[in-house]
Amino acid sequence: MLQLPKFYAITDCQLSNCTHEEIVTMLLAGGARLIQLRDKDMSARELLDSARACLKLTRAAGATLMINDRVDVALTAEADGVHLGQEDMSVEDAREILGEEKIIGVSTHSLDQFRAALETSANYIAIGPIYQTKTKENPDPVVGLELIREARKLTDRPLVAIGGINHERAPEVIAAGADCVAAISALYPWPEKMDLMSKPDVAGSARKFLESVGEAVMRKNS
Ligand code: TZP
Ligand code: MG
Repeated sequence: MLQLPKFYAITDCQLSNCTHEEIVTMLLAGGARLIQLRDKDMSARELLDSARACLKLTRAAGATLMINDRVDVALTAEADGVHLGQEDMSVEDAREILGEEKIIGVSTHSLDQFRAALETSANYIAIGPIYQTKTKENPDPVVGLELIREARKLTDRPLVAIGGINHERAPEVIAAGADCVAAISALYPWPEKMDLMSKPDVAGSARKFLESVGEAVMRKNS
């Protein structure tokens, strides 16, 4: 079974005002070792260029780079895997294209969807939104920690929790049974006083997540 890092960082160029490469550089500096390239606006060509550039960085750091939505881009760039939503290609179709070695993750938003994902060869199953989120357009209803607890009873497969998670909430998410917490907006905190040079402290945010998740896992195992 796949051993997932406990923290999953997702890129967002709008929220950070940075390129994917800049974000990945900062995330790696902060210690993130599982990163997803997520961009709903780029063309396939732009995303492929970004994926190739980011893969150079993640490979050098021994980190894993997943591509959101686009199986074609993941295949062509030779990324580590793809993350699929309920409206993307099915896990089994993606598996046929990518092969057994690549990582395929799938998002679920209810117990029924989670049970269906268990019937597939998905290497991890994501559950969310755990809390309210502003990041996703038309988000599914909040599922809360309860869905993690229910899902945990059904499987040992890696569970990723997503949606409204920051480093302060991460410990209760781990305690509820998640193996890994994923985040977007909490990674891009802007300073209160901004000037033209301001950037969100992405490396610092990654460090905070890693620390809080590391402590939560130690508490769970003690
Ligand atoms: N899937 C479920 S919630 C979500 C996705 C992609 C958005 C998570 O973003 P944030 O900013 O960490 O709430
Ligand atoms: Mg998708």
